[in-house]
Amino acid sequence: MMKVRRYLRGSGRVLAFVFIASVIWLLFDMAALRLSINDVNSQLLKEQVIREREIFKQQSRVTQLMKRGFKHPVQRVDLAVTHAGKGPLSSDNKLAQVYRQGGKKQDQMLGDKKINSLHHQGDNLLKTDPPKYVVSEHKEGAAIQEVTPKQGVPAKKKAVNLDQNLTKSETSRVIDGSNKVMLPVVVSNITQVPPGVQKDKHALLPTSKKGPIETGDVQIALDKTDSKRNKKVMTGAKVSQLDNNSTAVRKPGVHKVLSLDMTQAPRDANAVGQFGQAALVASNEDAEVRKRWDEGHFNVYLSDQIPVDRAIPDTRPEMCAQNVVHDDLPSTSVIFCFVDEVWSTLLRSVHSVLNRSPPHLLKEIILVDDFSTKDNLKEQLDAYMSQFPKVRIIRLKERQGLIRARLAGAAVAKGEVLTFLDSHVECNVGWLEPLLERIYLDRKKVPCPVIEVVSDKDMSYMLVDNFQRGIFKWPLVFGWSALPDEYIKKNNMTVSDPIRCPVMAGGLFSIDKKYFYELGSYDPGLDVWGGENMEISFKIWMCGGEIEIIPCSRVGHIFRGQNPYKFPKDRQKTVERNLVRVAEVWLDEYKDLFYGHGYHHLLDINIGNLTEQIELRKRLKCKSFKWYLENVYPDMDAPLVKAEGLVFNRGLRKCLSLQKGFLLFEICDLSKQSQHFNYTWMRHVRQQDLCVAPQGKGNGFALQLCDNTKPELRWFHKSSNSALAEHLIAEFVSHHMCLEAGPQGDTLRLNPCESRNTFQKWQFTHYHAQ
Ligand code: LR7
Ligand code: MN
Repeated sequence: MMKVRRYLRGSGRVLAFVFIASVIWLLFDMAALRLSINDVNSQLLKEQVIREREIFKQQSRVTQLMKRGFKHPVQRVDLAVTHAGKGPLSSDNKLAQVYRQGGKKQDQMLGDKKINSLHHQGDNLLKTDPPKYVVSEHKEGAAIQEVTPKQGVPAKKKAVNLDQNLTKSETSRVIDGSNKVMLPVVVSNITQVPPGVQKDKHALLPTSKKGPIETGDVQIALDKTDSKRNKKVMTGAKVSQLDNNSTAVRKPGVHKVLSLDMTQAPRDANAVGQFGQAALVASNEDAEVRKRWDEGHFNVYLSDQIPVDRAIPDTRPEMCAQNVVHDDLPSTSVIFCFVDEVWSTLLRSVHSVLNRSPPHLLKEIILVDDFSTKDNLKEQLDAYMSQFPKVRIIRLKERQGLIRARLAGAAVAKGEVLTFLDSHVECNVGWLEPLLERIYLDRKKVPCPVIEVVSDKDMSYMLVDNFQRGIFKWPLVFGWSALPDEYIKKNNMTVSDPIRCPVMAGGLFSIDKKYFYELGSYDPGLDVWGGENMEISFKIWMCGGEIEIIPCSRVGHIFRGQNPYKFPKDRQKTVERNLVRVAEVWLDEYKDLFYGHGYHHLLDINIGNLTEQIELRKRLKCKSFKWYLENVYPDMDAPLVKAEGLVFNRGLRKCLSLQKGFLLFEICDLSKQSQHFNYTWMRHVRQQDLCVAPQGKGNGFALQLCDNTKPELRWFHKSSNSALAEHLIAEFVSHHMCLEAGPQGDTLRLNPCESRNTFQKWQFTHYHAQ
């Protein structure tokens, strides 16, 4: 006893303390690892966590060496092409028609037609090199080496451009991402591929030889004492400044983002499409590709040959792997809705979540089958998913559309956060924690991953440009646009900082479950597909939340030219009706711009009851759309009228005036309110509530109370660029009739349009839009 006491005196006491502390730490550690043992992947994850620790020190040195710029955290190597099938490849391969067409980088807002025509372009075969796999290996102090796996011979540094049909200028546009063309189309399209797809910047993951290159100081969800929710310790982005091996990352309550990836050691490194590489199909399988294309409107034939758990390149900006996140992040339910999804892509989506999400944060995966008709999505899917305890399948009894299908998933979700994903995605390394971290910091933040591109043709995983955000153009068409350079500079932004996003793409985001319901979830009156991204975006911003794109979270998505499933009703009508519901509830006076951009015909369609939605907006005390435009999307051009001011008649050289209910001409005088008119998005020539309207058969004019639904009150008018520029053309008569001033200035009449007749030419003082 005395001995023990003596031993515990002086330095011995310190030693004993250290020993006990280590034992406790070890116990906690083991408990942490046990937490994940329930999961199917837990064994592997456990090994990986241990391996990550082992290489932690080495990692910090490796990253020092890898000063590779912002675009890519993994050393860039040439695009390698894997070949599916065994047939020979020939340079005149016709397959390109279907899946290897060029011109990928088109206008960011494409109409269906444009996209369809792209699918039939291009016939060149592009690559005749023998199959090869390029792996990269990071050697301390050495340059990056590229080898083929068999011979270990360095691979040639030769960029392979699959988009042979690109013209030179198009190619550079793809690369520098400077394409800002925005073509508003009448119906919002489904496949707005983000700009700057950087196929030639494709990179590979290190292979299993080296194990994972990123690591985290793993302290899974144990130390909760120091990380209070309301204590905003640090933002994901700024923490990246922390020194690699400083003790700062050991700050209790936070850990480095876990770079868990069960595909780092793929079972078959030579498999088709492995590491997210482009894969070619032999020419003799061309017909097969074509045959199966329509099953998903992408290369289904090829997808079926690619492992459902393939590895993809870690495309995060370099600094992302160094960010720290809180230990006690909320858990999430991942919800995939699908209707007749292709088997291999659905499975790949699910595997990517299972393989790259920290198990303790993944509460469950909910698959909502929106009344699919494909047989293999029934018992076969049940059987397959039964091996994963976290996966639940819900089957809807009738087709609801993706909006109500998501609601059905959300209704049964047990996680604190809902994460919605399309059912043809691949979640990348470290995708989940950065999303949850944002919600942790502020439950009203709605984070979206960067949506990268999985090629619909060769299934390669492609990078997109930095600093992209989701926006809309009139009439509520979704698109991508780069943050202005000045904005980036002014805010001192790095490539990994969250980006404020006026409109989300729709399919991929996380949201605090309670907050989702506080916001009234989605308008359940939205049908099948389309417009719900606008609705939720306006709702979030106007009712106190924020939408962000998180560059450290990246998910690949197959952008398809067409919906591969049937719409219960006409597709265009469905989307239009959804958009009208959104416009009527959220746009206030700006809804005129929506209708005014080619949607006049939607003014009197049946859109169902909106009372609840309007009530909800009042109850939540949401801000106005004007506020949204000014504060969230200030670069949006949204003039409330197309033209305004005096209405000058060129022939008469006088201005229109409204006095005591009569129209007459006067000497132009800007100070007279009676001479001020608006030319509105409804195409009205209007003063307050009164609209200029031709009467009867063309003789005489009356003023009528404006009514948006009456076509007889509408006038076509352009200030330039048309044969009948400056004319006011009556819209309700089939042949061109124009508003004409009588030469004495005492009459107004409708006469057949004459392009040179100056008495038919009218000019407003200010034009805001054409
Ligand atoms: O009736 C349906 N029932 C469904 O369950 C229709 C669709 N779905 C499923 C479908 O199987 C898929 O998993 O819903 C998901 C989305 O449908 P897609 O993939 O046909 O949509 P999309 O990717 O073409 O369209 C984008 O816009 C949609 C508008 O309603 C949704 O918001 C999609 O989620 C959205 N996708 C994305 O945001 C991914 C990036 C695209 C961009 C830009
Ligand atoms: Mn999709």
